[in-house]
Amino acid sequence: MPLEFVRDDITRMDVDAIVNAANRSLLGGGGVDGAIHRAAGPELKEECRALGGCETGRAKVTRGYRLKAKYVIHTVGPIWQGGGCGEREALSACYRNSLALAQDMGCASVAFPLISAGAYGYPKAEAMGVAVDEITRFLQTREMTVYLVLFGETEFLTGKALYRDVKEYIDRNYAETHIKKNVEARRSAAWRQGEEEGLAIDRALMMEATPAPAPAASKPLEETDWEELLRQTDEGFSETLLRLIDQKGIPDTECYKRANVDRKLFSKIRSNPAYRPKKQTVFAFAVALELDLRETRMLLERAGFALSHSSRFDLVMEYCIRNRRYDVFEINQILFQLDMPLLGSCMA
Ligand code: AR6
Repeated sequence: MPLEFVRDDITRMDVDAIVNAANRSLLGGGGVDGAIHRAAGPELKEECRALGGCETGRAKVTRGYRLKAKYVIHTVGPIWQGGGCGEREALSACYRNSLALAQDMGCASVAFPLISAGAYGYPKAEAMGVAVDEITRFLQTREMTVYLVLFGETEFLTGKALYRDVKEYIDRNYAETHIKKNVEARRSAAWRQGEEEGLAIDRALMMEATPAPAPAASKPLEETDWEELLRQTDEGFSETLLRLIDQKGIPDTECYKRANVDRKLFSKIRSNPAYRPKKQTVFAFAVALELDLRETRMLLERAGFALSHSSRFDLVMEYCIRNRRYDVFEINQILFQLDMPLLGSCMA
């Protein structure tokens, strides 16, 4: 997928370039800088010495030596001083300049650590926000795979309202599903005890578990289209998706970028009517097309999936779609924090 969050040691990444959160001397230090120098070997320091240091916000490139990565892009993040000293702009510049350098070097893949979020003290959630903003802006007009490598970063979103709301939604609905399952289990047990007795208990349980009938909803505008779509039972995921893209009037490029899906995979989906997507890919397109819950269920159905309250992943997606949170990268931060699969996809 074009932007992917991974939990790993950046020195192990098999990419064209890794980015180093260096200091102005470029001669090595602690944290990720130290780890990269140790893994690359002493030749890296030799080459760095010849570079003559680097200004905050700028980036310089060296070879990767013993690393899997061909290049190391060294950038110097700002030291956090409370946020009022241009830290955000300097951090944004680190990502912009590193990505521009990666592009100049012809890199197809690049991995970033969370620059400034360690010894330099930038608050992690904000540092992550800057990273995601700059990388996604860059990817809007370029094709590259960018990894944001989060090393030992746990609970970096706890302060965010959306994260707390999603967690609360999961807790409430996941629990409710299990209560309902319990009722079902008790009902079957009652039936096994004896039909008469079972019937009585069953009636009581039904009263307990049956939700009040929903008031007749007014027909949403797009309902007719969907019913028509469902009638065409042989239409698969790919055809349905393409039809939806046309209906919504979103250009293809914008659609796959908003879905965090790479161009190659999108072309494959386009050309293969029998394409079987992963559930995350279906959700990614649901988000890109800003589908409502009903439309999302239909699209999932086309790919052979259902939206279930027994799945915590589905509950996250249900919450985001219900509340019209259609930013795939914002959703992915939450999914990542919850150790769930991320939205989007690319050709393997
Ligand atoms: N892989 C991925 N991420 C890592 C790794 C790793 N192996 N090790 C640490 N991190 P920091 P800064 C994460 O302190 O804040 C150095 O001494 C870490 O958890 O490495 O920009 C330089 O020489 C954190 O989220 O860099 C400078 O003097 C992120 O990388 C100074 O630190 C950045 O933490 C730069 O400070």
